[in-house]
Amino acid sequence: MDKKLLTIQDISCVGQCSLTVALPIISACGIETAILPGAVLSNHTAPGYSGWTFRDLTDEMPGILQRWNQENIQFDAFYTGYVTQTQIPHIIDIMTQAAKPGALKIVDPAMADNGKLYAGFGSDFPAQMAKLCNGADYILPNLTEASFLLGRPYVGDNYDQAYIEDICRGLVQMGAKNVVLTGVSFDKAKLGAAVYHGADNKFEYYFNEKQNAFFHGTGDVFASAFAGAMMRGKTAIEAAAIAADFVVEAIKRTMDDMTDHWYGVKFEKAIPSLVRALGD
Ligand code: PXL
Repeated sequence: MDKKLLTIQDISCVGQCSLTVALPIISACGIETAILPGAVLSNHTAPGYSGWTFRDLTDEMPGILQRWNQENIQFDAFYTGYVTQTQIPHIIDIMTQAAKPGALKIVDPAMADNGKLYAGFGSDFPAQMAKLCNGADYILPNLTEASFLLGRPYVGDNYDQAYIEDICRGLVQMGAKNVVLTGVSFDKAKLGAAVYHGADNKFEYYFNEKQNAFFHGTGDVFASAFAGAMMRGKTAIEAAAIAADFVVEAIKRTMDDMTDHWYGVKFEKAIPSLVRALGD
């Protein structure tokens, strides 16, 4: 039977992040993707826009779960992204009650970047996000998010391999089974991800040539491609490599023409390369 994934995150109507990237990317991977929007925003909250509207849909969550329970609707996998504090208990219920046995849980603790929490989140949020990470099969933090989850200072670029491995071990001690830490660099010219297999205490790394540009939404593009590739039966390091290559291709295609395009990456143009990387 073909596998079905549920992704839970906001709809930012414009800005190329969250559900407007997750749904097309995971679908392009050939995976049926159900969505649960936690909120509708006019646009993302990252720097560049001067404000945003926010319609919270949390109150819909218990009723939706009740309906799904009545219809016996269950998923093979879950992938959560940008969510709010009040949604977390509902999401935990959904990932428990609407799960097929052994369902895969991928949590991207989307809440921070470049040393700072996103505009909508207070300092008490990371402790709530840690609850969602507890028990997840894979968590996909960047270094800022990992630091907030662990309550450690963000060290910027000042770290070595031992530090990265210590962070990953700390996240597994907090309850995540495996960690894919993004934005890791031990060499100025390279950027990539660390995959830590908690049960085996084993690290794997994948690096690309570093792109000299920063774009919003690349974490969501990475997490979506990772989730899609995992559903296609790839190993975690294969999925991380496919996702990293996809992000690099999307960044390159974005830089081809930056006219009126600062808010995200042109992942659409990189979809053929993602489909090729996944193979038949
Ligand atoms: O890309 C993560 C993200 C998702 N959703 C919203 C955001 C952001 C990042 O800022 O603002 C609403």
